[in-house]
Amino acid sequence: MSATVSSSEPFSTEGYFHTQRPPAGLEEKSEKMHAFVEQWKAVKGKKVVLVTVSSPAFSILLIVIRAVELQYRWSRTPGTRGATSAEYFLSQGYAVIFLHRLHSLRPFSRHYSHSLNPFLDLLSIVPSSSSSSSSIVVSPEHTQTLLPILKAYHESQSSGTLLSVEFQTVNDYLWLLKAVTASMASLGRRGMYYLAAAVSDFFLPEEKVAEHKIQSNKGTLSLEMDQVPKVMRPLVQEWTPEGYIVSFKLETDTALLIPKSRAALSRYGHQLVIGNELHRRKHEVVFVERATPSSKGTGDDQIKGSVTPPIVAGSDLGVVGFPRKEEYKETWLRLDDLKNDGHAGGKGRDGEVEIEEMIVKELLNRHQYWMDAKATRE
Ligand code: PAZ
Repeated sequence: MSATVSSSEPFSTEGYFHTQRPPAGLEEKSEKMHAFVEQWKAVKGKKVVLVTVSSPAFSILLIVIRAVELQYRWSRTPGTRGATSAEYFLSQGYAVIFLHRLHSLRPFSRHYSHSLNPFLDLLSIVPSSSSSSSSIVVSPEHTQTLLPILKAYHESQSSGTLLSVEFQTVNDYLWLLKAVTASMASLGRRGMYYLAAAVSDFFLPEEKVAEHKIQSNKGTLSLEMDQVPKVMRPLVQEWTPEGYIVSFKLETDTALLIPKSRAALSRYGHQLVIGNELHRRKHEVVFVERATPSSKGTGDDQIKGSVTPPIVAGSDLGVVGFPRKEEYKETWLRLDDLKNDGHAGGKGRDGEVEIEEMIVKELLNRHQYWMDAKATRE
């Protein structure tokens, strides 16, 4: 297969939802998400965050016999960012809708992934005279680490503050995103959207998906893929005009992070882009947002981007209150800065600080400020 890009007409968002059928199970999942939002909407001041995780796939066969999963962006993301952030959002009192790719990492269980830390390695057998009454315990050296994770997991279960919903394909993802946003829009500014899923730019629309097994004896395989519609614009401007929306920008060239993040802000008119470079993503990220209330993008920034959040201690903004750039400001969050400041350690598996802890901490202030700005205007 060779990769070329031709200039065919891309799907509009409206065109997409008119031509691509909703996935099986959409109604049931949408109802669950709606009920969850309604439950927490009734609790005064409760904030709800949608966390999208990992990368949706697409298939080239209607019935998948041998899956060909194309990775033209980069290899599938495990979902660390989303799973880890969800834990921190829960610990900060948010109700979390965790919209994730099937088999991606999940909050709490992510600490014990098959490859890095298989849970069987935590266990020991306590023998007894009869093998049937032997019992299994967590080895003492693992108990201290597991205990807080297990407590937080049980807490999320008993309080019902975590709802996990899975998707597999780009089509599942887009329909679910639209459905959950329709429900969350009624939360107004209490809703945050933390869009960490890496959604591909291309997909195979339903009518191009082969019905029968593709025969390999016929030569090379050529695929013509269509562009995934840019749903960010309707999401920001129509589906949830009051939501606090955070998108991510992933690059392999650090020099592109800030210009591309600014371009996204200006194109869609949302509040914040978090830029991350592929190999440094666990160590540093950059927050890119508007610096001044007056700056405008092509979106309805007057509504969406019209508040400048407070600067949080430890951020790398330069002189407090004086953004470096005329229209945008950047805030780097770096784990190394924390270490240099003698930070005592965090809630990561081995007591390490995770970059997501820093990200969520920064977002709390911004989201609260976004909510307060509305209250002040009323
Ligand atoms: O799953 P992970 O933690 O390894 O990766 C997270 C990430 C890099 C996919 C995420 O932080 C991100 O940048 N998502 C958006 C990617 C994009 O569409 O540009």
